Amino acid sequence: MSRRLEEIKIYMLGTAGSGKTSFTASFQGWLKQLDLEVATVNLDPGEMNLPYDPEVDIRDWVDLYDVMEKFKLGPNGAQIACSDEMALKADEIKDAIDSFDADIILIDTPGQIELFAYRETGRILIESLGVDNSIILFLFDPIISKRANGFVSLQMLSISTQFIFSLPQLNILSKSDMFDDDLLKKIMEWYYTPETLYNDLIDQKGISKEINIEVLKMLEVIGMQGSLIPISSVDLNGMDDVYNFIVQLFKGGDDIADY
Ligand SMILES: Nc1nc2c(ncn2[C@@H]2O[C@H](COP(=O)(O)OP(=O)(O)O)[C@@H](O)[C@H]2O)c(=O)[nH]1
Ligand SMILES: [Mg+2]
Repeated sequence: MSRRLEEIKIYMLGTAGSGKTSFTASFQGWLKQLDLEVATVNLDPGEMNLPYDPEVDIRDWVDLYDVMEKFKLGPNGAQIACSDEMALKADEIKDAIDSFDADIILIDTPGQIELFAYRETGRILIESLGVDNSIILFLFDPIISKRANGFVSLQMLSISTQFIFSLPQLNILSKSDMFDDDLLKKIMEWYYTPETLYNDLIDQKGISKEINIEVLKMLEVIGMQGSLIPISSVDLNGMDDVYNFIVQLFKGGDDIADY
């Protein structure tokens, strides 16, 4: 006997190019194999090559290229104008999303994280859709993660989105197929055993040792929340780990597909 619970909303966040859109597409495909109803939402008004067919698409209301032409703006100014316009459309976007009867809604946010997280747009949209049953997946870009100070910067960015949204958040190491085993092992060690990160940061030349120590102390006090899960949208590695984490969080481990 099937019983549909309130849908789970999953927001993909991360720096530009971290893999949010690719993950949305591949995770949807993976979840559909479990016979789950999955709807996708594209919130990037400038996206040109979506690898999935969104049920709800911000471009139906706000299109980057129309805004550039209409207001004679460059791409950066137009992105900001689109982001503010998106906030004004929150109720309409919510109605469009509510019209789909889904188990899981994957929400792919704009390329540049600051447009969604640091302007009002993200908060307004998330509150409009309802904070219950919502989780942020924060994607760590491998190119940035492979250097110790880049990795620490992403840790701070991840903490800042937790600070802004106060939602459950899971950290994801994106594009894990691009790592060799040694680098992957080293990054996981940085995350779970901060002493190793400390040593690699101190070894770097040209960076103030004092700042490094203070930043690491701050990370230690705040503490990285939860796990870092490596995933790949190419070989689908880690999709099951992300799914199991979400099931555990919202359903106490009962498989969503069983409801
Ligand atoms: N090798 C590899 N490349 C990926 C993966 N996910 C995304 N990419 C590539 O990374 C680039 C940026 O990905 P995209 O999903 O558009 O990032 P977004 O800006 O965060 O939405 C694209 O060229 C993707 O093909 C992955 O898991 N493995
Ligand atoms: Mg994208």
